[in-house]
Amino acid sequence: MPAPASAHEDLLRDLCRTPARISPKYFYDQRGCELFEAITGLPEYYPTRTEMGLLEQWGADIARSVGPCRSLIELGAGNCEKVRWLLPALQPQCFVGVDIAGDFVLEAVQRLAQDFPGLQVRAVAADICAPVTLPEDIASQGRLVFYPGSSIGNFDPGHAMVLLRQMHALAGEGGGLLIGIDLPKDRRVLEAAYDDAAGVTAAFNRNALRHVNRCIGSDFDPAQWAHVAFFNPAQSRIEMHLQACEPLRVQWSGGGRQFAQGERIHTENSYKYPLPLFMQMLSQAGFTACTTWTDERDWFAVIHARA
Ligand code: AVI
Repeated sequence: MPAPASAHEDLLRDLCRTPARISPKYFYDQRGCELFEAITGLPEYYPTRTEMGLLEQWGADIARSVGPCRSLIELGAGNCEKVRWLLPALQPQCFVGVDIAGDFVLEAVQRLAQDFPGLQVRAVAADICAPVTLPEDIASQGRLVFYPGSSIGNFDPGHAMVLLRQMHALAGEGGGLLIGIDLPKDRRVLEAAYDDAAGVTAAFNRNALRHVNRCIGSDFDPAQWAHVAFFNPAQSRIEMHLQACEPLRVQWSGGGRQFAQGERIHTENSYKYPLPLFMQMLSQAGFTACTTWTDERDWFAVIHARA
């Protein structure tokens, strides 16, 4: 499907920059969602497993901290697997899955409704970068916004602050936020998680080129691009890039550009925030009284913050 006009312009502008970039949102077409699901099960990719372990172990504690919860709103809900660990403890009346991949999240909430009889479910197809509009029948009281997976780390800190403020507004008075963040750790652990031995993350990275081809009619050949992932300690982030294996000319409708051998397209950042810094960000976004759960290695944190 071609991209809407403004997305099309953004993509072309980003591709014509030096260095070029592609927004990580282009990872998540149908194939990309499947590849990401495969990543979450890889031995090297610890975040999903560690976060699920925390939700499973501390579910009752989290429910006590949250208190009565009428609606649980998951941002970037994807396959809605993580929320399964929370539903028995939180017992919300309604679950709202919000995701840019509308069909994918619709199927996922339908599966949830089958597995949790009595739970009302809604799917909202939306890019969470813009303020999210919920269906009208979602009560403004008793909302818990759930943003797991350390996805906040995929935004630059300034943008992350904007999103945290939007989440504060979405939760509303008396509501809260339950968020997962990946913490800084040994760079070998981090780099293996983003460059796995089976090459699934490499396939995920290259798949963005196929998605871009469909959006702007370009002729990127994914086989001509190498996956590059490394930890940038100055910025406390993993960076992912695609690197041209040879000199390349890429065409798209109405234009194109030359890439030198070794030239990179920056596709993703994944920030690893130290806990005290992230607490400061939550407080600047208007949240108060945070409770935190971390695993025994201090690799990942789940935080409940009151709006
Ligand atoms: C979705 N997000 C939190 C993932 C991450 O770890 O930054 C995306 C990802 N990129 C490569 N592997 C996983």
